[in-house]
Amino acid sequence: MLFRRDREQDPRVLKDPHRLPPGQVLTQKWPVLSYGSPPQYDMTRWRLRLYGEVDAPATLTWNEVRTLPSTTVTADMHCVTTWSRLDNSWEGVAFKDLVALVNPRSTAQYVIAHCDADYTTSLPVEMLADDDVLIAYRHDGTELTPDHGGPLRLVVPKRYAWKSAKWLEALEWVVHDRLGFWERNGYNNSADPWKEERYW
Ligand SMILES: Nc1nc2c(c(=O)[nH]1)N[C@H]1C(S)=C(S)[C@@H](COP(=O)(O)O)O[C@H]1N2
Ligand SMILES: [Mo]
Repeated sequence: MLFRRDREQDPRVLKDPHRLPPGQVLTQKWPVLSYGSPPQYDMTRWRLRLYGEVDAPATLTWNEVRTLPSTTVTADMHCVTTWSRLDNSWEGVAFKDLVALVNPRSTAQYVIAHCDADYTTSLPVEMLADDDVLIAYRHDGTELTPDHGGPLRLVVPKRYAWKSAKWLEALEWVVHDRLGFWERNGYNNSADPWKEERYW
């Protein structure tokens, strides 16, 4: 069985069998998984909007995003369709730094990520407070390609990858959660790979 051999052969999983969540298979390649095709942006007009239940809403140009202090996170990626890719190096802006910038109100409980073509996903603010959450513009040392969410995507390593929204255009802090694109279409809203929270 290829599946078992894969698990057993990779030294990272050999060392730590729990590294791979239940039901996942390792891939060395990086599959593209998108609903629809990548947008073509004019980067002089591109903006990242940070708004909602925050004291200091902001609209950032591409230059401003790239001028914010950058951070690099090495993290695994788990797609609900069962592939996992280990040790992705993501470079971008730590989510914590965005929080410091806009100062969310205590009433804000969730963040809605708004993307091209009305793709959205949402996460509780506590989950986004993790050190490994960022908005990323580079992957494994090169600029994020359009297929993989370039120019900018959200990265939330501890959740199934549909929460890592590609072509990010806005982050909205809200009081009440609103189900995202996949979450309305059968995916679990919590999306914890270790608990196999795949569908509802
Ligand atoms: N905007 C947007 N973001 C998205 C998706 C999408 O269809 N649209 N697909 C999600 C899913 S299901 C996965 S597995 C990952 C895949 O990222 P990749 O194509 O870079 O591997 O992106 C997620 N982010
Ligand atoms: Mo996915």
